[in-house]
Amino acid sequence: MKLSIIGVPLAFVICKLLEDVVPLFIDFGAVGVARVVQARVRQHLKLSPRAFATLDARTATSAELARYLRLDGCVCVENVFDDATREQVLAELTPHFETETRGIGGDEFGGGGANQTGRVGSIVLKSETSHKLALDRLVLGAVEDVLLPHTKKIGFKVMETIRMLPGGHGRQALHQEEGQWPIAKDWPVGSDYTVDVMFALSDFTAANGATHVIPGSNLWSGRGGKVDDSMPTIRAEMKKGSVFMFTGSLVHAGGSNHADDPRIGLVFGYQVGFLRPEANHVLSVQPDKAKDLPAPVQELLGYPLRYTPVSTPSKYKPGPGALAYRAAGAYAYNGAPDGHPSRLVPYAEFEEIHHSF
Ligand SMILES: O=C(O)CCC(=O)C(=O)O
Repeated sequence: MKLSIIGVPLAFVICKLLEDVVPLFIDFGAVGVARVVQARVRQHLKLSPRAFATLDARTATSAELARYLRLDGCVCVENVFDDATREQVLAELTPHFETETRGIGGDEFGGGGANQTGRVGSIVLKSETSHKLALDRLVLGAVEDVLLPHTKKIGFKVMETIRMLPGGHGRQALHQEEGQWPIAKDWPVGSDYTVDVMFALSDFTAANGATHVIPGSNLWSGRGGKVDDSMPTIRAEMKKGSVFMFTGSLVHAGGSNHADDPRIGLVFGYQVGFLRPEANHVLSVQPDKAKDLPAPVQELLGYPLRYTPVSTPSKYKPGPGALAYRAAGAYAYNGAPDGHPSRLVPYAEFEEIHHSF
């Protein structure tokens, strides 16, 4: 009897740990097992997090970045984009900062309260130069490496600027991006269904609000639950032109700006195609505008029949008429030509109706 009182919960704990450890053992051997054990010791003893890796885009490979994403939940990459690109993106977006959304939800989380954060969405429509960032081969290759094992299509999760202005004194609550979907708690440890990429349009410093992060928290137990907001963090400081990539399981929080300079980040988040995206991109970038965007951007917005990895351009071959088909689907959504608003018009039929599309 006594044996079963101790034995049953112990067996449960061991099975759960094995379930979490085996996939990492298969992919990374003893390193994978050690990382899960370390992460959980740090979690339960509330120890300071391990440091994250910083790589140089001129020498790093997508596979290397993906390895860090899976083991640490994050990685910083320097020299991803040059000053000319950064200035061009800023020049295209600056007029939109005047009407940016402040304080979604009115609290520190959304940038209201004392947090002083503004956001601008529909980025691919507002900045042509941003397409280069969204489709960066090194970065997107790593995103694909993490996400494509789980899905045939990936898409944008979110695309927005996060401009943190001086004068803030409230930090966001610690959270995991994947916590937005209820599947988080059942998703295997060491793999992810979202990856966010913060492109630094300005320097990110601890003083101006660099993101609070807990490398290794992607391997914690209790994924998708409420995160203890008192856990120790480190800051994702980086130079302009760098990116900070993090998986949906990484515990993090936007900081607050008590310096004199604004912290300006551009986030492209990516997710598996079968989940409803965090933002509704086919509403914010409607078909009449989407049709003029590059095909891979259309695909990431959610117009695709399928997704072809864009990190390998030689393999990127959208079929003839793919754009028209995508537009057909979207057109039907807004009101089909035959008056059935919710019917998806097959390609052939659509071509017959709209030869000149
Ligand atoms: O701005 C940041 O550093 C992080 C923002 C964030 O995590 C969020 O808004 O969900």
